[in-house]
Amino acid sequence: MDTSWKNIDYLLDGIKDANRVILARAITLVESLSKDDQILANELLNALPRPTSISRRIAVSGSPGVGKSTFIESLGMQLANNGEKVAVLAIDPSSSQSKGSILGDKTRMEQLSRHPNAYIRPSPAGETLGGVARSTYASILICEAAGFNHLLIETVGVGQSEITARQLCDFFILLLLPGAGDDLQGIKKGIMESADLLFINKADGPQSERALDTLASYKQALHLYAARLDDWMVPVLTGSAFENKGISEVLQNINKYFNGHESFLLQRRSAQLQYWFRNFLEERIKNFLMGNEEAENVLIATTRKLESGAITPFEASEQAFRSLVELAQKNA
Ligand SMILES: Nc1nc2c(ncn2[C@@H]2O[C@H](COP(=O)(O)OP(=O)(O)OP(=O)(O)O)[C@@H](O)[C@H]2O)c(=O)[nH]1
Ligand SMILES: [Mg+2]
Repeated sequence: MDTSWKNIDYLLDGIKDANRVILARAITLVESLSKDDQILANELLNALPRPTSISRRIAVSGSPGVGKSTFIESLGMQLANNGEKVAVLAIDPSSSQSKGSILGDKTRMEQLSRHPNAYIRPSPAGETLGGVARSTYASILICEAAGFNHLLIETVGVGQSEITARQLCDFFILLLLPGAGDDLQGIKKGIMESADLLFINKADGPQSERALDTLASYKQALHLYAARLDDWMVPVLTGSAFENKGISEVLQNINKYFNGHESFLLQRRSAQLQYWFRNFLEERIKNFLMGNEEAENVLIATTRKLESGAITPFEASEQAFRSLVELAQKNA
């Protein structure tokens, strides 16, 4: 296998030129689970040039089939036609179940993928969510270093992946379907609360009218939540990603949000840095414990003592912790 491309200078030069082939290789590197690759990946991420302006990281979430990919293509085309540089990434922890990637066969974003201002990265399949989050974050940094100033992140709005998306973006869009407003479509309160904009998609053909009812119920539901920003009422819009209806309004709202809340956005980014630092550290500690034979032996020996009745679980956890710290110091 040709590994000559695993070279920092080569990758950095390619990223600075926004060379699509080299971008893809750099992202492959940060997605790799191999230890050597990860060392090189960290080196690369550290050496990336800092972007000259602050990008816009926008997540698009919603149930499977709600139209996330279609919406991203429509929004992405408007941005790209306006001269913005658009990169599309995905957080897709379910890809191993659905045997395909979120940006896979169903919607290829054909138009956007051909646009010279756009870059679309298919999501890595079959990784753990932790791995996907880590590599998506790294991919964001790589794309920003390559000059992409709009990062559109597709994510299925379930459980942990939604929290991950929240921690990776500045602006969170939740897509909904017309007609199911009464029971709020089983959308958890948490997701509604964390959305910066709601878009009721597929408001076309016979669904148009129902979408208006849905709009009213969501607007009402949102009143129950406290606003996170004093001057940001979460907009509820309807439209059709398929027919490019309502997408300009979404864009207007995005502009309004980003142009009015600079210090809030910087605070949010700073909190995210801390979140990811702690998250990666926890992961590192867990991997050390799981993948290390000596650490495993410490746990086995302590378990024996515990089983023999020599110590209580309280004392066992304390003893094991001390031994693990010693081990970590030895191996550091
Ligand atoms: N009528 C109508 N159909 C739409 C609209 N947006 C998307 N669709 C259709 O809905 C289906 C799913 O669209 P996708 O964009 O793949 O949805 P998704 O949310 O990305 O789906 P997953 O990635 O599988 O979760 C496709 O057949 C689209 O053509 C819309 O605004 N109106
Ligand atoms: Mg999709």
